[in-house]
Amino acid sequence: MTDYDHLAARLRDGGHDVDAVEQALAALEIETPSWGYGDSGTRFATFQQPGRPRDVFERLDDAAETHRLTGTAPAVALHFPWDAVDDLAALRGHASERGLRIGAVNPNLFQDPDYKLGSITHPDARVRRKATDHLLECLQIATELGSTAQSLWFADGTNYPGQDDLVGRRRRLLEALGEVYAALPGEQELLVEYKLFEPAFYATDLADWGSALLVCQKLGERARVLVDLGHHAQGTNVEQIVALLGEEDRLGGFHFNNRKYADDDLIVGSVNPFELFLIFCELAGSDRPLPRLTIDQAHNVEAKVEAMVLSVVNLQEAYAKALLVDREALAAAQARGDVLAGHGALLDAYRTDVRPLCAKVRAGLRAAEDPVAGLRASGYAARIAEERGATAAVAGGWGR
Ligand code: RM4
Ligand code: MN
Ligand code: MN
Repeated sequence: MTDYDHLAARLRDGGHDVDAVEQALAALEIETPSWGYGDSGTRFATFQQPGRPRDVFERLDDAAETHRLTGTAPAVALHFPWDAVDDLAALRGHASERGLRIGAVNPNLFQDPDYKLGSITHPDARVRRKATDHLLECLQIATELGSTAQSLWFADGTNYPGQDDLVGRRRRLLEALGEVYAALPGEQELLVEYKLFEPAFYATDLADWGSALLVCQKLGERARVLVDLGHHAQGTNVEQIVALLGEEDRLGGFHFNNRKYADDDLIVGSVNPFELFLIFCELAGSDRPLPRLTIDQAHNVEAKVEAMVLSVVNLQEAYAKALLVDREALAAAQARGDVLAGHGALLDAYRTDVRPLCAKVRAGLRAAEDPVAGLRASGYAARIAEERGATAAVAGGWGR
């Protein structure tokens, strides 16, 4: 008997519909981020790796390798202007030739020197205009790429009390986003991401899910909140935020990553796999379709493509475990107030070794049973290192 047969038999004995679980798992779709394949660093140094993609076309090639191995990563989120090209049709064609589509478009409003004091909240109307125009330009870019979402994160905030007027900044933010929302093409949605701190250290303009939700409610129903796992205070119950936003029908999606201290952007599920499982329990237990699931990570010292492949595998396993929660037993325990039986229903699913199940589903998708081993055996990393060559080290930030 194989490991899979053993597991499937045990799950069936426990009353699980294994076919339904496998179908749900096979339908999982993760967007990987173009910026997660390029070099990134801390503010101290960026260590460039051999084989780093030299442009967005090569970033898509790496994303295609992730999808080939996992079967679950058919979309790639892009960041502009990092991924800007003259010929957007060629970029779209490059993606579809590799079995990929373009995921969310992420406007970049945090690197231009004009944005030192903010972008759409900047005290100077000229800078706000420039920032809003970039957002409007990204609507057009998304249309040409066949993308259906704008994923907005603003580095806007202040470093010192008194630096700017908190209410004034809020009004400017709403004015700019109102203009963008009014121009939003029908097939696109607006995802509004929040972050507690960094780069601003006193007051971030969209610091938490409540501030983001209020904005979305003012804008309209195609504006929803995006939850980045690294953007909360320590100890925040992220799965509860997920539950509440879901109930309001305002959960737009995720930026998956993991952290120990701040916005560390480590591999999702690497530090706190139980939290990831609990988030997927909220998603799997809801009758709504899964929201947009995107990885947002910065691989500073680890092998890039392998890091992304492992991230997708971790997401598959977290979702598989969440699909194995015995919902009837859970509801019954909760109804009779049996605290530890309810908790036990979650633990039982969490402790299941779902790797044989995930391997079977991946095989069915013509992906690798063991994606990380498959990547290592393929020689892909050595091949791109050879083709793309090495480049010099740079200090700090993103090295593209
Ligand atoms: C931010 C935030 C954004 C991401 C940038 C690179 O902390 O997570 O989503 O685009 O980093
Ligand atoms: Mn993010
Ligand atoms: Mn972040």
